[in-house]
Amino acid sequence: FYSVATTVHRNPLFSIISPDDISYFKTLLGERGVVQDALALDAANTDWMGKYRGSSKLLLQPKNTEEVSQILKYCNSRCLAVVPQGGNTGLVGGSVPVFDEVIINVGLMRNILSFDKVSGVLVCEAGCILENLISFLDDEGFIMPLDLGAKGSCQIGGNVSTNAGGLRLLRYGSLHGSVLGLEAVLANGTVLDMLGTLRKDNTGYDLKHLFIGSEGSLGIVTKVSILTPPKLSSVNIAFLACEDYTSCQKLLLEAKKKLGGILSAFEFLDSDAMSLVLKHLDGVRNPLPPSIHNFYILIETTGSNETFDKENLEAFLLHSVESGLVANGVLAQDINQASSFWHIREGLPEALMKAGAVYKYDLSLPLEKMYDLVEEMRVQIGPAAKVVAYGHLGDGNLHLNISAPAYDDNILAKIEPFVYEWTSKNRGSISAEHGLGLMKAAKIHYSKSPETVRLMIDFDYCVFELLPDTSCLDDNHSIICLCLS
Ligand code: FAD
Ligand code: 2HG
Ligand code: ZN
Repeated sequence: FYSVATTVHRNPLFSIISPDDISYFKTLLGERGVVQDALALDAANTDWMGKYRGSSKLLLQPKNTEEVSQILKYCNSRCLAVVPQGGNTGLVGGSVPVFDEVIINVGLMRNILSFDKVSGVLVCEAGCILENLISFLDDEGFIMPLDLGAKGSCQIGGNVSTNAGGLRLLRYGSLHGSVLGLEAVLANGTVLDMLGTLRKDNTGYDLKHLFIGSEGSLGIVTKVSILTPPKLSSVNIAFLACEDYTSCQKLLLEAKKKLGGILSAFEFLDSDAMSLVLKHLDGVRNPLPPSIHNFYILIETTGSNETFDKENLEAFLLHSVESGLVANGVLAQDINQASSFWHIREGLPEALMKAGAVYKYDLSLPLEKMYDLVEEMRVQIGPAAKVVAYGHLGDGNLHLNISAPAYDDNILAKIEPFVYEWTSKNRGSISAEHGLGLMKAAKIHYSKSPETVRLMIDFDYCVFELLPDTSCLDDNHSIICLCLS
């Protein structure tokens, strides 16, 4: 395993689980809700990348909000640290315990509570798997405003808690826009009913926004109400190649101008990313003729006029080729081809896992600077590792991945703090969409001023009232040791 922050120490004020605790939880949740099985615990202690690993002895699976509330109230009174876990697909080490925290997973809370076809508002429990919500809505003629490669496992509660971005943000905006309400349970067991379904509600602070993207540090999300758009009949996908990064940027601007309202995704990968997918994912082939291009762009349009939308995208492609912005391109002819294009882009995290050890950086950067970092990183690292770049270009979000045969502190020393300093200097964000987790909690100052960090810490204490002093802060004053973990 990757060497996690050695500066983080277990806070001795947190208790160790006792047999009495187990008895209490069994009475509350029944045998099914109290998991102590070694295999199940091993999976829950290990993150998706197999990079971060905790040593929890207990996984709790509540079936309703009241049980979540009772669990937290009890843990608070016993000073037992807890970590909320959803689908455990997070990429920053936030979903697994750092030490022996009790893992609380709301995966059994997976009911759809209501769906209003007129407003498009879906209300569901936080443990619903994103893909299940997508298929439920598909049957109703609607879509989720959120889609990501981890949809088969991630839970809507986890999505909200990480403010996941994904592949449709360009079109439907962030969850701060589409989540209309939440129910959450604070660490002392208080249930906060913020489960509104209204588009407009300016009565006081809109507290749900603090929970969106707070990574479980403020409480456990138990219910979500979300605004979903109707499914539109015409979806078209193009896979293009550009020879240089400047052309990619110009193409984005052109796409916004010419495809405007129907543009629903603008994703990119560089040639190293493409080679990686071709090498490690079965059955994937480059849809473009065999010559290697420097950049690949996936463009998706979603609209309601099949003939017009297709012609529009075809004309855009033709014009982009004629003007020299695009070296080559192909339009998906059917749904299978469309999903094979998406598979190239969505399969990248998996391909990287198969390639060996990976250092992941999820950055927001000014578009014109974005690829400079990739090139500088290549010079910085040399031949010891491969620098692979892809991401949500339409959102200014770069996924910079450094792939190496094995984790190696010499490689890490070349990457960090260089990558964070570079991002900070260019006023970017060190966490565009994945969150801070264990990986970046202590790096928050690269993106946020000392005053804002202080306020976040004070706020956290104010909400939790868990421990009366600041002794549960670690040496770095990082927020990972705060209360819920
Ligand atoms: P987990 O990983 O279990 O937890 C994530 C964080 O949320 C943790 O801090 C956890 O404590 C907290 N948490 C979980 N559930 C709750 C809850 N109910 N209440 C309070 N806190 C909770 N992310 C993107 O933003 N965009 C992408 O395009 C994207 N693509 C991905 C593709 C792949 C293949 C993979 C593996 C990951 C991807 N991710 C992406 C990252 C990840 O899937 C998202 O962060 C997702 O939202 C996490 O949801 P989860 O249910 O798995 O949460
Ligand atoms: C994606 O967009 C995810 O595919 C994962 O956010 C990014 O693998 C990554 O670095
Ligand atoms: Zn992403």
